[in-house]
Amino acid sequence: MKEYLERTQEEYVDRIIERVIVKNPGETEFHQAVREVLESIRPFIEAHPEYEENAILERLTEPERQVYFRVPWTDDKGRIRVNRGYRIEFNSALGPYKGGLRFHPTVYPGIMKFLAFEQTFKNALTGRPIGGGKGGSDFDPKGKSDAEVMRFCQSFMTELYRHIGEKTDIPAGDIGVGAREIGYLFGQYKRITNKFEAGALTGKGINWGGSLLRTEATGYGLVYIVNEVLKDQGESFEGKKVVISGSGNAAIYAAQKAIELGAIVIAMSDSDGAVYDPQGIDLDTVIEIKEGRRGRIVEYLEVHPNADYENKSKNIWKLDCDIALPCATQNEIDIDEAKELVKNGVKIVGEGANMPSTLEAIEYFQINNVVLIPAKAANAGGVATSALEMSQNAMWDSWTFEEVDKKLKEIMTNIYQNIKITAKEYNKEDDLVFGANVVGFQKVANAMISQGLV
Ligand code: NDP
Ligand code: 2IT
Repeated sequence: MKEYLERTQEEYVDRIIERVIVKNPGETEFHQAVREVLESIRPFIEAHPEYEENAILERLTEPERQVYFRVPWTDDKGRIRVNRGYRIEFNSALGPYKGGLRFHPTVYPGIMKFLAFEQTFKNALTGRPIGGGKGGSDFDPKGKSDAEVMRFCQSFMTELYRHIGEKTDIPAGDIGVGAREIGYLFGQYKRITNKFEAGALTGKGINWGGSLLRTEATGYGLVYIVNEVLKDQGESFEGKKVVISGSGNAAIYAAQKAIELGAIVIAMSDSDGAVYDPQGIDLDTVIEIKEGRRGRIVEYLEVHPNADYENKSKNIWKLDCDIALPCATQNEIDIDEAKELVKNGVKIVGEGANMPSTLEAIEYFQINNVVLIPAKAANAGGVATSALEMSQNAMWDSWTFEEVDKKLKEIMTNIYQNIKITAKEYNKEDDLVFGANVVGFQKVANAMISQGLV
């Protein structure tokens, strides 16, 4: 293997990207996330030799700690099953590791590391004292009984508990991990540690340490930041046609807030397909199907037989719309979908999901003057409200819905202003990808330099 400590003629950024590829073979999502950040801030890094002198990029792309563990559990038939659990403690320069848990069959180290890497900069953007982490498992909660999910969560926590804590690492939800899973995880953590340590997990129930608005926060925060962009354009959500992929936590509450602000949400989806209802999606039906009975989006047609259904999720991007809010998963918008969206008149893309657009799609949006609000800014409302939940836990207090909502709005507005002003400072007006990456990077990198070689 090439000796990466040796300085070569290659640019610092290129050397680091190559190093990440060689050291993390096959982990393409992680390579992509690193490339997205480093390519965009290349001129900034070249203008600041202190980052290379302090080996900041080598350190920033290497997680501080990675935990991989066995999760044995028994299904309802009494058969023993084994999954793999992960917690990637990526960076603690700004605070304890913080980030969600994803339970999905596609989970592997490349996805865990991309999410934890992204989380580090996202958390920096919130202005709250939280470092970056992520975890999860290749366990698939779909089709499992509540009892099976509980046994899995208990086994998962029986290992995870020794790595987390309110001042160490604070997990929360992500794909496949919602209120039910956080409940089982918290119960087991409490039982093993003999402590009601509310600040060790976020997304808890309202009566046992949870924060009002945490459920809605990712989707609401996304709509708040898109609304800031609209205001800058002298526009509003009123009458705008919005397409939202996914129909989980992020998607549902983005739809709810967008509708409240006067938008027409014309389509939503899940991993099987997409529904299109030109009069506007009836969100109560979606909530009943998805949150009420863990059903499939196709069941929308049972209540609204005039709606259309496409049994390919990605076809959602073929619709005419003003605003696209990808809220399902990574790489759901590739160059073909980006071309369709641009052709059909999209003006703003707000990334609710993490890394929903490929690098080619991002570039295509930018050259076609579509405002792209990158995930680390656009979906930061979720983790920011998790940090508000931690503050309430530390004070043994709870705030009203209105108080938390006001703080969330302020945080989203600040993020937008910071990234917009920074982009402008470097003559990259409207390049919110650059702005978000520079603001996040600078905070983390400078804290790392101040804290010495750790
Ligand atoms: P949920 O599990 O609540 O919902 C996920 C939704 O996305 C479901 O509709 C699901 O469909 C769909 N989906 C998942 N995987 C795929 C796939 N491979 N292909 C197509 N559709 C898929 O998760 P969340 O809403 O919490 O998460 C959605 C996105 O938002 C993720 O990228 C997550 O990282 C991000 N996010 C979440 C935050 C949170 O606080 N929850 C905060 C910030 C970002 P199906 O039911 O068919 O699987
Ligand atoms: O991607 C994310 O920011 C989340 N899944 C939320 C993390 C959190 O700690 O609330």
